Amino acid sequence: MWQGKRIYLIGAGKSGLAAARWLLGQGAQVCLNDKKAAGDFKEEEQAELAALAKKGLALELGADADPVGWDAGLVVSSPGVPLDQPILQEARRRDIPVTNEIELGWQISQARIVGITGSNGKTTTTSLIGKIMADAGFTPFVGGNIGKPFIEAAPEMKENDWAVLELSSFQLAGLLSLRTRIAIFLNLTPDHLDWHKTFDNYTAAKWNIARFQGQDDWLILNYDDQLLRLEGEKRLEKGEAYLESRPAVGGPKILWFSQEEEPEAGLYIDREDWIVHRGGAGRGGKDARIMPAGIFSVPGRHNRENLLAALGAGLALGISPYSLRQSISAFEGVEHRMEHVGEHEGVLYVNDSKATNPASAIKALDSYDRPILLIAGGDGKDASFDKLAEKVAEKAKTAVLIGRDRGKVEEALLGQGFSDIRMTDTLEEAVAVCQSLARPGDMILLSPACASLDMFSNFEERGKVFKESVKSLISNQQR
Ligand code: UMA
Ligand code: ADP
Repeated sequence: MWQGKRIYLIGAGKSGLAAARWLLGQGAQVCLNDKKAAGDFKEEEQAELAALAKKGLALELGADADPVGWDAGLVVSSPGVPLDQPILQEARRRDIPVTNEIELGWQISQARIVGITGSNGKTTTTSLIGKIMADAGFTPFVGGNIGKPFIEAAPEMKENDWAVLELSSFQLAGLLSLRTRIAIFLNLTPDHLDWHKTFDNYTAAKWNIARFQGQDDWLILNYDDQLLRLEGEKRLEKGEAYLESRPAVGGPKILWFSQEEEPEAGLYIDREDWIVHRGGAGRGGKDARIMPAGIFSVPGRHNRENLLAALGAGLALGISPYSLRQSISAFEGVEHRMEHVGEHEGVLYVNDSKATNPASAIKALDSYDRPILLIAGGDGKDASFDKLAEKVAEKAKTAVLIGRDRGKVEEALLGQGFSDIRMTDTLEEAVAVCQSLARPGDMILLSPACASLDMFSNFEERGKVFKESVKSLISNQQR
């Protein structure tokens, strides 16, 4: 199928390299383009590029993409590559399909896919679903935006295998036919506006998660998110979706989840803090208590959204409440998401480096009832910091700002009358400043509301630097 096919890959990151490796193995003619010059790649990446070039990979590095000039029959772009650039529009005009590595994985494998999206909570929910499935005896591949390219596993997967994929708006924007058996849409707030340009574009890309679903598929939606509820209800009205409690009418079956209300069909939390399943087939519409919500130990009300969504997937897969309970009580959360680093002299240190947009930092601030010294700032991705500033004014005592867009965050904070602001050039200094100001009972929270790329190679590195600074400051004090 791929022998001799001319395929142009844009972006020599993880997913581009994985796609190149596989396509070359299939006998395709492959060109890999990256705007980055050869010398700017890390040493191990350069070695990998050289090894692939020996196997026949054509390289166009340090240059703008030109799939048309290379006479490509298919373009596979990396998630971060803007899809509206003129050369890709021209490719589409010439009927050259433009897609990405996730779609490629789907076309190769036709695996059964659980897709997870949302502005926040994707990784936590994806990890939890992976655990729930593994504990119940499935052997799913867990990957996608979480850090493992789907294409690495897809060639070995068959129609009955399951892939649990975290899907970013970038990845969803490039889909051409991928069908999710179970789609989860957690929440929708502005993010990545530097790439999508408008919130409408971002929203449309996100809904691609359900675009190719059929009547046997599940669409798990957050009833408490007004935008998702509205769109879900619109689809129900138009007969493009139906509820577990009603007869099928085409389109996917919606399973709502809510922490605030009791939807007609789906999961909710009752007054005694039990998770209840309503409207499931086979019980005559009776409510069934699944488990006490309190057995889930990951902090923050927002994490209960992730819990409910993951339970929805578990129920859709037919996993027993007993097995679900075992998995939920053993889940400890994911590194860099409200991760408790330690407590020293009454001060709690929390690493929430993955808060790369204002909405997630707001949730972190909301999750604690103690005075907060917040470390924020970085690459702001054109976001507005006004709502964050309101929350900082309500919950924080001091904000220490770092990174390229710290001035924008400062402006928003001052606009809310919040003035206990410090600026530092490095994260290490920010931790030291916070530590010098903290009193017993306070907490120091890294929840930057921004991407890390202006100062670090990724949010993981930012989180590691935070944890190392905390540990070294504490051990210096103990000497
Ligand atoms: N590039 C170009 N031209 C462009 C844009 C980029 O040549 O116009 C090049 C860059 O120079 C770089 C390469 O493309 O060398 C791609 O690097 P990348 O980091 O964008 O892509 P990958 O390494 O393939 O990683 C991607 C996801 N990255 C992005 O979406 C930006 C990873 O998500 C994902 O884990 C990986 O695929 C496997 O699926 C990361 C991410 O930051 C974690 N995601 C965003 C988020 O979670 O907020 C969406
Ligand atoms: P994503 O993969 O969508 O970025 P993560 O699970 O990695 O999501 O969490 C990213 C950030 O968002 C963390 O700061 C985390 O505490 C916060 N977060 C997690 N779940 C939610 C949610 N449901 N709503 C809002 N923020 C959340």
